[in-house]
Amino acid sequence: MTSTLYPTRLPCGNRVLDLSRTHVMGILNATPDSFSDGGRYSLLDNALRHAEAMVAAGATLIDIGGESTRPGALPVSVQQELDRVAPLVERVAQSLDVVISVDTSTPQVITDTARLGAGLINDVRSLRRPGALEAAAAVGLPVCIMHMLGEPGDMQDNPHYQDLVGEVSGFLAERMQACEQAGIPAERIVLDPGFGFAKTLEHNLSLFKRMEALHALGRPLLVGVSRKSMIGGVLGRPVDQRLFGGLALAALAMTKGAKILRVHDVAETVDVVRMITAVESAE
Ligand code: YH5
Repeated sequence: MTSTLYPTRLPCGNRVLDLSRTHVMGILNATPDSFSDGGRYSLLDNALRHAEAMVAAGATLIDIGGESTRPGALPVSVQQELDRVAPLVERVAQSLDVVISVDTSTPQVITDTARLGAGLINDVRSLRRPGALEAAAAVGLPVCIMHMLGEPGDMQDNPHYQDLVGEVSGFLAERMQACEQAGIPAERIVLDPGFGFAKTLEHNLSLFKRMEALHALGRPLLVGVSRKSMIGGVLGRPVDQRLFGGLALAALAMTKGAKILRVHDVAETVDVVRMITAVESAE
């Protein structure tokens, strides 16, 4: 059984996460391409039904994002991002018993979604946009900060490291310090190695193998590898055939002490978590 160096209670707005357990975070994309079904239901209805299904399958967090971080994706305006994310946050908060994580780098989105019921701010840019640290500090919610070099648009242009784990760890330590200076105490921080962000396949595999080194930072780890190219790279499979590879990585991340698994395939991942928990809880 892995022990933790931090308090296991993480208050997330009106809910509390018990970090002595491993949690499954379901991914809910609020980008227009994600929920087209020929117009029988509105985009909002489809997204809500998807959220409902993920909660029924055992997700204790839902990560709602309105910006695509794919290299080459078009930038979204603040208003566009708000229009995509805010109604979903509001409706999920009203209807489901789940912590709402908002995948955003935008100060206005942080502020507005917190008011609508968000419980966690998940920023792949680690609150480096002007005003983001201040907005996150003001709303008082926990934040997930993630390792990435550069911006999503250029992050895969020949990423290079002398000491991969040392640099990822150093980056996260520096962002933790920036958070604390802005009034976000360490107790409110979740850390993420940032798989697939500014990393080659070899970087991703090596960082995954050595993930435990990040426990030295003293905060819970979130891992997001679901359907990502590191699975495709090893198995030679397209994105719709990466489930089993992703489940292998979810199991491995959990046994390496990750506390939040960010995934598309919630039901399958929850079975993995329950099975590992049963064995680890045995006499
Ligand atoms: C993450 O790791 N990732 S968005 C490419 C894929 C599949 C999935 C081609 N937001 C993370 O999910 N937030 C994203 O296959 C995240 N950690 C945190 N905290 C990218 C994504 C994806 C990209």
